[in-house]
Amino acid sequence: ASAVRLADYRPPEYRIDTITLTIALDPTETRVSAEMAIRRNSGTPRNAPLRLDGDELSLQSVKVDGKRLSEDAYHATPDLLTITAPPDGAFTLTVETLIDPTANTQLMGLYRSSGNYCTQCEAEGFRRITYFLDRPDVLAVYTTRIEAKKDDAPILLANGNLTDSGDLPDGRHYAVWNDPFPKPSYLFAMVAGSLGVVEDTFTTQSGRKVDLKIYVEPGKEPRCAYAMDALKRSMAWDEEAFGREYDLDIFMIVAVSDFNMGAMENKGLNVFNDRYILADPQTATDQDYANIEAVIAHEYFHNWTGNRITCRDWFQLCLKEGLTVFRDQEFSSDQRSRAVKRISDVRLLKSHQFAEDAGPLAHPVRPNTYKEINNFYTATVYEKGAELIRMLKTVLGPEGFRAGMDRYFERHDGQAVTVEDFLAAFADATGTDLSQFMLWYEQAGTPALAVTSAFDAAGEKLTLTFEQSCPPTPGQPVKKPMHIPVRFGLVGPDGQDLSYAAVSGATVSGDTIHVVDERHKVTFSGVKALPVPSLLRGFSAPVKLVGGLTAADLTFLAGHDGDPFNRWQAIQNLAMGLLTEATAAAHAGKPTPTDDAFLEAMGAIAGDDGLDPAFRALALQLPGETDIARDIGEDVDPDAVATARTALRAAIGTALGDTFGALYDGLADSGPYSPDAAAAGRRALRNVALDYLLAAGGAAAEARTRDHYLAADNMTDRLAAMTSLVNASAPAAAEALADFHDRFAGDPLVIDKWFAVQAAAPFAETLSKVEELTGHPAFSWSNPNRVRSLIGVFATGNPTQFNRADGAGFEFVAEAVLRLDRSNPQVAARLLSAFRSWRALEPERRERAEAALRQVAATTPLSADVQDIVSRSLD
Ligand code: HT7
Ligand code: ZN
Repeated sequence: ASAVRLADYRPPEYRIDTITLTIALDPTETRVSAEMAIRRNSGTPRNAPLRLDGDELSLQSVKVDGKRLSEDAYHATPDLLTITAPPDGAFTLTVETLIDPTANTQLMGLYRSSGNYCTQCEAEGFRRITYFLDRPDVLAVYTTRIEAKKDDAPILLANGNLTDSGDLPDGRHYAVWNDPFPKPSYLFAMVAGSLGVVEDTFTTQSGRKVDLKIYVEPGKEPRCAYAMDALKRSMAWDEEAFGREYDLDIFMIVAVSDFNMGAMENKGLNVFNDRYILADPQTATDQDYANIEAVIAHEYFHNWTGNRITCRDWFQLCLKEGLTVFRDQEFSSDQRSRAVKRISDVRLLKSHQFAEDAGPLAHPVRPNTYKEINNFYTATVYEKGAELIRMLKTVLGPEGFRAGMDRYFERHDGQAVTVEDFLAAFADATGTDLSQFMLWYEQAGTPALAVTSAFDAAGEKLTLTFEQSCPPTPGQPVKKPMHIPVRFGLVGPDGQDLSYAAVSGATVSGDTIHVVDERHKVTFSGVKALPVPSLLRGFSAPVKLVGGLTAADLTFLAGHDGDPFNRWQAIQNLAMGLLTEATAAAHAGKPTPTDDAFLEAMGAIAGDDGLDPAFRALALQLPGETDIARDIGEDVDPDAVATARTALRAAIGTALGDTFGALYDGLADSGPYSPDAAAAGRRALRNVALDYLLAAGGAAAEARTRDHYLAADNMTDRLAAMTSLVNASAPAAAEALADFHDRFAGDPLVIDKWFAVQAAAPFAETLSKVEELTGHPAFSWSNPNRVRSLIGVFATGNPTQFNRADGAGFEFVAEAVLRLDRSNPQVAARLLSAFRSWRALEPERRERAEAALRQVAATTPLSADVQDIVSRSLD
């Protein structure tokens, strides 16, 4: 596939103002008639050919203003319909296509899931339904008439409001939906089938009553209560936090079991992967509940950031995704603990986005070229994109940020816009020059911010010197300095932030140092005592902060920093220092060191009942193996990393056994299960304590974990205990796995957890176990959730076994990619990106990873999706 470039953007030559779709559903021969009101755009020459996108379409007929076109007046292939010389004035084009939903294994366009019909059109799936100007800057009003056999599909849904429905001859029926809001084709959706429904209502701040409906597989209605509650809270929050009200009479969500991603924000008709809807205490973990809340909110918030104001082209994807992730993160922070949410989000950012930015798939938040847009739904666009919005808020302050958002909504409602338009709204509303800020969207890579500090006790002066740099990334060898907002405090000996009399040398506003130059010095005067600088509080910029603090400083901050995020970060930094040292020792076959001061710091957190249990649970968790590998950066030996981490966990478990025992006993929850954040935090801390006790070893800990598994009255505890037993290779692991399987056989989303635990087990036998599990009756290569739980978790959640020294892990995943590529290229390409850090491995593994990638690259045919990832990975 040839590359698409941002610089080549041209407005569409034609506009489509309305489209009336008639979809006569049939499992293998669905007939789609599309009647479109089309006009030439200003600047387009008269009678310029009209080129409509298609993908695997079979054209049945084409009419202009009701008259069938002669064959020389158009040209059709499955991928393109060209009307050679359309009328000069406005005209109606009617196109009839035939499609086969059952044969659609890509899950893009119209497909079948569990016998129902559903659609997925983002990014370029609408062209698999009918020929169209399938680009986000063509906004049309959609009317959708669906016809189907009543027995097969009693429920018929599309975007907007229901305007008509009724019976047809031969046991068929129809429904007509109209969406008055002009929208791009990627937001089109229709669903049909046998579905159960849960109903509720929401009254908006202006007093309009909105019907809320969640459709699921019949029988699963009781598992939708939390999703409905999360939806109502999201609707209220968007009114409160952003002044945004819902705009249609009805908001519908449909849960499907075959879905490429998490969910989709189609106007008025969100389609969800059922794992982000269905929950009850027996089958969903606390993390599942939190994810459901976040994804429901995310898709709902898209109604304004994405739907009412959409993207001009796919390069602007972060305009809707980064902004909407920021909005859902803020929502969850307000519903739960802000500090805990921030720590969880930054953990995710570092493990996914920093890893992406450090490898061959690095790209700017707003890319300037792509070959396959589906490969740009990345951690960089979503998670780093959200960080840029957070920084914008830090730079402008909460009022300036809200003023900019208000200006953006006022100015661009109903339009398809760019990142420049977005920033201009903030610049205009606040009178701020954001031209340097724009670099965050254009430059890939994670900037490093090196800091040194010097204290002049006699002169009561503290000088901080910052130096920023950004490593080369594909196509971008040299970077310009960026505007890095560093939130800070100067922590005095008593743990309180010290005041200062004056500041010189750099812009400091409130609690933020604005680093804008490559080398940046700031001097605080009137500083009465030697402080420990607490920098980048709340992770105020997505950078790597380097240096400046000793282990003693970090230990001090871990115990005293007033910013909970930086308390957590200080412990992580201490642990990372120890773990990288221990990894080098393990690689050299030497004993791994421990450190009493670190163990004491962990003990202080574990034993501090004044701290939020959820915070303690996070603070007690060591950096993951992949994070340690990224910190090491080159010649990584994943076995040595695992040895070092396992040894440190055992040392912590042994040293703090009494504390963890007391925590475990003290946190026993006697009341009925509730998914609220406080209760979830207590469970998280108790399960961390249990895991450390097991890491220390001994029959008593094993028996306790086994009992924990058996006594669990909720999935969080049951899964935590089973995972601990499996990872510790405890004798009770097999019994727990067998019990879990039997208890939840027939519930695919729970069996996914059973697959995942086994796929992540850090043992040499795991690969053959995973191979064997691909033959399990509950596994299916055609269901993305199953593939992600078994193969995806093996590739991304099992560093020692995916990166086996003999290369068998790489070969297995490469073969799985090739197999999946024949049916679902999007899922295949995403799995292949598990190789993104291959160049950081030690030479033997690096060679084997490269061989596996080359084997994929040499295969024909390959989808554009996999071709794109493999060629960038090898570049
Ligand atoms: N906007 C949605 C993205 C999405 C998607 C993209 C490509 C292929 C399938 C897809 N399913 C959903 C999801 C979101 O970010 O809200
Ligand atoms: Zn989104």
